[in-house]
This record gives sequence, C-alpha cells and structure tokens, in this order.
Amino acid sequence: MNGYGGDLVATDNYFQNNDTMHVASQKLRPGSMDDAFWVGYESLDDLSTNSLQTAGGSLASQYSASLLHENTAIICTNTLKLPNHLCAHDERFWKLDQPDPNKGECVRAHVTDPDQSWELSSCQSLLPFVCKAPACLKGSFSCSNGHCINSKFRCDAQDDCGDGSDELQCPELCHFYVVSSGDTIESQNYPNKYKPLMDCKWVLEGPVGTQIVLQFTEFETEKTFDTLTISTGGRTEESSTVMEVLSGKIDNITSRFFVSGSNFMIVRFRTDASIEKTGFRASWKTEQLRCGGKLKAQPQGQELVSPGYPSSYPGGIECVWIIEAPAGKLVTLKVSITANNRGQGCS
Ligand SMILES: [Ca+2]
Ligand SMILES: [Ca+2]
Repeated sequence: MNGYGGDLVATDNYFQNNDTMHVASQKLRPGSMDDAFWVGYESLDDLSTNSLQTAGGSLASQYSASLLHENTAIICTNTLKLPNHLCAHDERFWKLDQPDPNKGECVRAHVTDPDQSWELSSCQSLLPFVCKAPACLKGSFSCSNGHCINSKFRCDAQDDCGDGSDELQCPELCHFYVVSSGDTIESQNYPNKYKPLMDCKWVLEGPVGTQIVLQFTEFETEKTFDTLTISTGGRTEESSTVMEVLSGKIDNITSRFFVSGSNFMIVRFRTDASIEKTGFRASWKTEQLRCGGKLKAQPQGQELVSPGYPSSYPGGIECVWIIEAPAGKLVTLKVSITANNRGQGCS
C-alpha cells in the first residue's frame, strides 16, 4: 500500500465508515474472504490499555469507533437497540461483544452487515484493505510516497519526491511507466545500435493479482559495461529487488522467461561511453499469479507445490492455501521436499 503513498484508512466517524464501506464494496471481489477487509487499527497490549493504534501510528481509544456521548462511551451495535437520541449517527461500528482482545489484535471490517461492523481478529489472514492518501493541491504532483511537489520538478532528472516517482514517466529522459497487460519494449534505435551513456528505465505495471512474464526476442550489449537489470516487487526500484542483471550476447535468451512475483517489473538499461551494440527487444505479458487457493482434503493424497516448482519460486510473494475437510476428519500435511534456500516457510 505504501507504494502509492497510502496508509490503511482509519475511520473517525459514521460517515467516513460508510464511505469506506462503499469503496470496499466496489472493489472487493464478490464472495471473497467473507467480504471482509482491513481497516487501520491494531490493538495494543491486548486492549489492556484500552488503546488502538492507527495506521499512522497515533493512538486512538478503543471506543473511538463508537458513540462518545456526554462523557459516556456507549458501544452501539446493530443488535443493541438504543434510543435514537443516544446513538445518533454513531451506531454500528463494533460488532456485539467486540472488541474482544481474545479474538485477535487487528481490526477487520465486514461489509456484509447492513452497514459495516468491525471485529478484532488474527492479523495473519490475507484480506483486501482500504487506504487513504493525502490530497495534493491542484496543480501539484502527487508522489508515490504521499509527498506533494511542484509540478515543474517533474522530469528534471532530480529525485524530488524521495522515491523517484516524479521521474517515472519521462520519455525525454528515456523513462517509461507502462500500465497495461502486455506490450513490447526495446532499446532506443533498435535494431540499430543504441547510444552511449544512456540510462533508460521501463516500469511495467500489470493488473492487481497478475504476474509479469518478460521474454526477449533479441539481446546483445557490450559485455559487462552495458547492462540490463530486471527488478521486481514494487513500483519503484527502492521497493523492488534485483532479479537478474544481463549483458553481452546470451545464448538461448529467447527461450528464457523472466517472471515477476508481483504485478510490477522494472527494466533498467544503462550504457557506458564507448562500444555500442544492437541492444534488445522484448515482449511482456501478464498472467494470473498462480499461488495459493482453496483445496478440499480427500481420502487419497493430493499435492500442492510452490509457484514455479521444481524451478525456484519468484521473490516477493505470499501464498495462502486453505485446506478444508469434512467435519470430524483430520487433515494430514506431509512436506516431502524442503529445498528452500531460506530454510523456512514449510513449518
Ligand atoms: Ca524531479
Ligand atoms: Ca558500451
């Protein structure tokens, strides 16, 4: 979420709570995860301090989500009917019997209720979330990290945002930001020789929930000195990790697939002052991130494998498998190979 300068939304009043619900209702995939999503509160010390921490790090009363009326905190829910003059517009935040510190530490919201209700739950589950980002003045530029800068500082080869996002889409600097589900990229002047002292960058963004697959149709650069770097993870290089550094003439490059672990891939091509080659041409496409899912346990064994298995798994991913069995049955999980270079993740 910080890739877009946002924080988990922490709702302060009834109307904002409803706005959040509307945003979430439009964006949540129908039927997914009980139509629940995260909001920006986390309980501290199992609520012994009566405090929640907001996404922004400030403290809020656990009753901040309910009615504060004439110095009296009353938790109003959709099942606890109180006279209108008491509940006013501030009802229906916490579910009945919530917040209950035994239920977890993070606050999830449900949109399946008539309005929206919250409950504490385990922070481990993967849920969509609703974020808010600060608004920038009209005419200023909104950086990916939430900063606002004067528009004239865009594309001046200086990182004014602090995360480089003001220099992302600048064709005059050979910086391209492409939001698509597939396209081609090539070095400048291709198939003629590229220029010396170039620093070109393509930030590729596919739809959420997809991964990017890059394949070269040709690649030749001056070995060691003219390099192409493929990074994946986030929208900026600082939020990404380097997957591959390529240079020279590489055999069989056209049969290799470079697959990101997220819907972002950054391709950066840098050349030095002398000796130029034809460069590269590559096509990219997106495909559904094949990772996790719901499985039904059966009497005979089934297999689940990490993405790309038996090849290495892509970086920057989190996969969740939910295995269901009929009531009264046990689920047995047997890990057969743990060739995992971090030595973890299979416990
Ligand atoms: Ca700038
Ligand atoms: Ca060179």
